[in-house]
Amino acid sequence: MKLERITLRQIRMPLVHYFETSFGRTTGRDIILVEARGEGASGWGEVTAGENPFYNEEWTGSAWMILRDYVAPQVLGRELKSAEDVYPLAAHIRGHNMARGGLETAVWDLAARLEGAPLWKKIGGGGALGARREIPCGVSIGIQESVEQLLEKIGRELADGYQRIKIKIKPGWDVDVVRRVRERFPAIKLMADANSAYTLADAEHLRQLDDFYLMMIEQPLHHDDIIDHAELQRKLQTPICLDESIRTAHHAEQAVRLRACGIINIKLGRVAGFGEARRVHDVAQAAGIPVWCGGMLEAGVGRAHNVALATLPNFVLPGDVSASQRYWKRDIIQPAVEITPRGTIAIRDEPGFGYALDLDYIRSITVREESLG
Ligand code: OSB
Ligand code: MG
Repeated sequence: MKLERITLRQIRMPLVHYFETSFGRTTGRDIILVEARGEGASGWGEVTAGENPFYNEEWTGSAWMILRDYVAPQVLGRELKSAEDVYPLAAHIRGHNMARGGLETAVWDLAARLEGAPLWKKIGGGGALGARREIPCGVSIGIQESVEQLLEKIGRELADGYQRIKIKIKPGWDVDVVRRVRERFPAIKLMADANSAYTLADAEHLRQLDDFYLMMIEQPLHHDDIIDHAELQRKLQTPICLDESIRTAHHAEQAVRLRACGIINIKLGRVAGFGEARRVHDVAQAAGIPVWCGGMLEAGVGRAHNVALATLPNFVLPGDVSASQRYWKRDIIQPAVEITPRGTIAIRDEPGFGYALDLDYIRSITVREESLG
């Protein structure tokens, strides 16, 4: 397989509702789509970087430059034996995993399409017995104006069938909020995500969350820390789930060795694509650590890639992959990603990521485009 052309497109999409985390509020997305063209077919990937370097060091602007100047030139015109070759070709670039992942996932999609195989099958998914037909889904609910508003939102998501609720927390919006959610919904699968808003000095404060039998607390401490998380985990009953801190399989090994977490959230962009996502998955599985698929407010391409990833066998917990309509009035794929009444997303058997691209819509929201090769 040889890539003849790589096209980058930046699309601008307003969110149906703003999304607020401990690091800030997002009202609309600027997303880079990567089209990898070769052997007469195209594969598509989505860069999951945010609009600002606040979740990690990347943002839409940096990802564009890294893809154009460093990642694409490594891969263009080279004979690739498999999509696995992309990760090592770009591994000398320090960081910028989301930029690298945008192209890596596009090449996986292309490879699957050239074979006429669904992407989930191509990456070795389909559950432990190859028989998984749907993935379990939860939702991530941002910081709200009031607890009443949060309770109302949770009620609506549960009515739609979602299997677990994740709420965002930060200092000043944590223990009391979780308490009120628990009072109203005593039996739901509930968890909290801090996006690195605390330090070890808050350990006693965070210990109060143990009263609410949360499934896990996600990334409470520094975005690239493992050691402090290990110390905090010794003080908490609630399992810690690492998100930001796990950027490579090596980080996952270190977290296992230090017992820094009980659960890992895997995001394709954060680990630079399917190759490393699978290696993180395998490290966790060997250590008896369950994983789930995180989200980055993806448009349809990234969302469909997440669905494929979440069919790997150790994805045993409901993730943050949810219906398109929670974020978009109109998605860039057809049909949109939909949820079943059981709170699952069904796996599709079409070649590649399994959905059709709405190219007319993509064209109409493209604000920047560049073809390489
Ligand atoms: O930490 O999981 C996170 C969104 C943007 C940045 C970071 C995170 C999130 C989410 C949203 O929680 C998950 C989704 O896409 O639904
Ligand atoms: Mg998170």
